[in-house]
Amino acid sequence: ADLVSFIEGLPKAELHLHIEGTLEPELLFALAQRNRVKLPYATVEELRAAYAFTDLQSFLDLYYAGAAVLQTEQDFYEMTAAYIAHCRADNVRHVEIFFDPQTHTERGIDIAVVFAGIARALREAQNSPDEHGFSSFMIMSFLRHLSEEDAFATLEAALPLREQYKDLWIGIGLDSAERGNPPEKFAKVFARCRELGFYLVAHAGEEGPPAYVISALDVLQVQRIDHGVRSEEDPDLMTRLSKERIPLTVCPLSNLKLCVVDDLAKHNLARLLHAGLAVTINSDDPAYFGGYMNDNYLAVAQSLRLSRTELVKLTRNSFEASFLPEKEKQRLL
Ligand code: ES4
Ligand code: ZN
Repeated sequence: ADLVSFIEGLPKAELHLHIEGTLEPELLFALAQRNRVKLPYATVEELRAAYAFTDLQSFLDLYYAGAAVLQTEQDFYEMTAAYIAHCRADNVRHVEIFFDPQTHTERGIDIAVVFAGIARALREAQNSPDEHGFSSFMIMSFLRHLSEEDAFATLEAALPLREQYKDLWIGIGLDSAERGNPPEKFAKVFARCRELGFYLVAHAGEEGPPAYVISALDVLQVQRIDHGVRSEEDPDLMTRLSKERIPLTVCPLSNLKLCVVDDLAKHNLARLLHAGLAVTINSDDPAYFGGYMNDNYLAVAQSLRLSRTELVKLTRNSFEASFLPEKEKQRLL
């Protein structure tokens, strides 16, 4: 089979996906119209043309502005349902999606609306009969450019919903502007989330230094590192990540679009894999970065000349690194 069909045929798990980053310009425009939100762009083409980023912050500015069209439970439902359709097309069997309540509560949207819309789409997908089933979890993420107090307030607002969403909401994440916002800033709130029994992850080592990966592990005590590509600058950290099989959720097209690398052929994903790290491939914010899961797999397979054995290894890593119960993992592996 050719490379494209080989990649299509591999069952995968996606572990690094911001649901707000799946909002395609077409749906963004439709929601803006429905909710009477004014956009500074006249057409879908004009908006898409603005997706030329120089770094993480230049992307975040547009991403937060775009999220302002999300107002009702139905809006969150439609966005999530559209993403699930891409999962089905890409043979993605399990997803653990990030959502950023603070992006919405700051605009006066009730946190219950955010949970309800996303969860309705995920449960519908879980219950709709297909050949092999589809499972999903939700990871509520704190925005690191805001204060720890703000994160605590978000946690307090969300906790009354925990029982209602206990089948889905299993983890806590940390995202947004990394530089100048080290993991330590969220030590107390992550300690609380740990006591509460949540799985923990954090973005670290995307734009930030290897020291942020180390403090995400030692201070926040996360089970996975989101991105983590700059870990390669610290040989001791590399040894630790390999020995402890701490997963990195790497996002190749994101790294290219945000200028973390200037050429996919120079991406360190293959080196990280060969060093024995539990590397996975993910799409991050596919509507903004030019591709969903299979686009990411294909891009690195070609740019880094990955073998089929390596591609299989990456998909197996994605199930291994997931928060699925052990027997579910075994079934999917
Ligand atoms: C993000 Cl690529 C990336 N990094 C940090 N925070 C984010 N939120 C959405 N995408
Ligand atoms: Zn991300």
